[in-house]
This record gives sequence, structure tokens and C-alpha cells, in this order.
Amino acid sequence: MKNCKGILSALMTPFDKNGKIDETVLRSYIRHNIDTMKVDGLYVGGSTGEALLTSTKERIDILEIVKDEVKDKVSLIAHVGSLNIDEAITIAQKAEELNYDMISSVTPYYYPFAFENVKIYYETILKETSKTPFVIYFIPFLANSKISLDQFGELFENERVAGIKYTSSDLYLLERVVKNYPNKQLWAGFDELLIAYASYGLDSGIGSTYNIQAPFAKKILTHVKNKELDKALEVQQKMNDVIDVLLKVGIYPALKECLSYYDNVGYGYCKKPFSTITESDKKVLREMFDKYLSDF
Ligand code: MN9
Repeated sequence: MKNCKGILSALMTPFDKNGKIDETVLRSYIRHNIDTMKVDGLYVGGSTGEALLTSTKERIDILEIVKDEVKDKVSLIAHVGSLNIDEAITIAQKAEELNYDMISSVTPYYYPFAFENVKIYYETILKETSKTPFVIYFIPFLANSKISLDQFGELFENERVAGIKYTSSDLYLLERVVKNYPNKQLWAGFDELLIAYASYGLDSGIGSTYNIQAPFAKKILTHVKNKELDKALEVQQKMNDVIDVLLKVGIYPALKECLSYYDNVGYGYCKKPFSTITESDKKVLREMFDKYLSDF
């Protein structure tokens, strides 16, 4: 069982034009992340993987393909979250059977759930699995979740909860969690804030843009650790120039377009209703790629 530290890519799911998973391209994404980006691990089936747009069977197929391609080369976290708790349990049990290093779930979303409901959701998934460490996926801007410091403490009472994938710009709460729960692991969730998370002591991050710029992220972690903040900031600024363009174009289609610029990586589409890339956006992405990323 690996500790899942370092830089993990939130793995993308390539679809063909009809919205079916393209296994060949998926395998090329995985190898690209391991061989070229040199990531420490993959977060599979999260927001970036468009998992909430796919069927239970497709989510399980992805977990199987990823495990088959990765074997034990890097650490693997399976995101199992779903508003349908039975689906979340089915996927979590499958991930455990496949020996994923950790399982993770977003807080229950869409309905304005109280903390009590969030707790029931996580406790149920934990009870229905037996051994795999668990990562809370905290992303309040999409999932509308509010969890306080004390409430994180309550969730941490279950020893299987390893920590939080923290995708929030509330750095005050982040610092309090780090200070109060030193035994829990935190993963930086916003790539554009990596330097800030790292200066609060985080040594790990999970992000979508690491599919194309993990070497930058690794440099930031190293510079902050060595107290070279000016150097870290220089790299973060490059990373954010890249992120600006990705966000303007539409992050997931833009990332898939950029991935296709690598020789050994195939072309993946996003699932509807995500859109395809226009010719003028392709030009903007190519320019950005040549300026910042073509050396990796
Ligand atoms: O996995 C990603 N979150 C989402 C984390 O896509 C919702 C991030 O890596 C962001 O895509 C990235 C850009 O905002 O930080």
C-alpha cells in the first residue's frame, strides 16, 4: 500500500466521437503521465475524469484499465463519489478488490446537505469497504459543501480517513487543519495555488493540469521545501500562464487537445455537454504549448 504522496495527475478520460471510452488513448494518457510527466500517482475517476458524466460500468472499466496499465508503478487513488450512494459503494468495493492504494469521494452534492448527512454518506462507504485508506474530496465551489475545522476532526475520528484532497481557496481553514491534525495527509487541489498550499506545509498535490505540467509542480514543491520562494514563484507564474489559457478555452477539452501534441498520445474527446475545440482555440493552445510545455 503506497502513501500517495507527491504529484498526482487527475487522470482524464478520453472518449471517442460517440461518447464511448477510447481504451487505446486512455492507455496512452497513463503511459504519458508515468513516462514523460514522471508523476508519483494518478487520481482516477474524479471531476477531471468526467466520472460524474459516465455510467457505473464505464467507471469500473476505467478502474480496471488503469490498474492493468499501471500495475504497481505509481500510486493510485480511485474516486468513487456519486450522489447515488449504492453506485459509490459498488465502485469503492471494486477499487478495493483491484488493490487501489486509496479510495476517495467528493462530499455529497447538488442538495444542500447538512454535515450530519455528509457524515452518514462517508460512514456508509467506509462501512461497506474493509481496509483501503480513504480521502475526503473537499471542493466547495462545485459541491456546495461547508465543512468546519471541528467537523473535519469528527470525520478524522475514523482511522481509515487518511486526509483531504483540498480544493478550496480558503487558506485560513487549510492552515488550521494542518496545525490541528498533523497526522492527516493533505493534497493541494488547485494547481494555480500550489505555492500557497506548499508554504503551509503540504507536500502533495492532485491536479488536472499536471497531465501536461507535472514537472513544474514538482519544481514548486522542491523550491518551497528548500525555502527558495522566489524560484518557486517564478515557476508558479509560468504554471498560471498555462492555466489562464486552459481555463479560457475550457479546461478539459483544452487539456485533451494539448495532450495530443505529444507524439505517443492519442486524441480524446470530452463527453457531451462539454464542447469540442474551435480552430482558433487550437491556435491559441498550440502557441501556449510551444512557449511553455514543449520541453517536457
Ligand atoms: O483535480 C482540478 N479540479 C477540477 C483538481 O478540475 C474541478 C484542478 O486541478 C483544476 O482543474 C485546476 C484548474 O482550476 O486547478
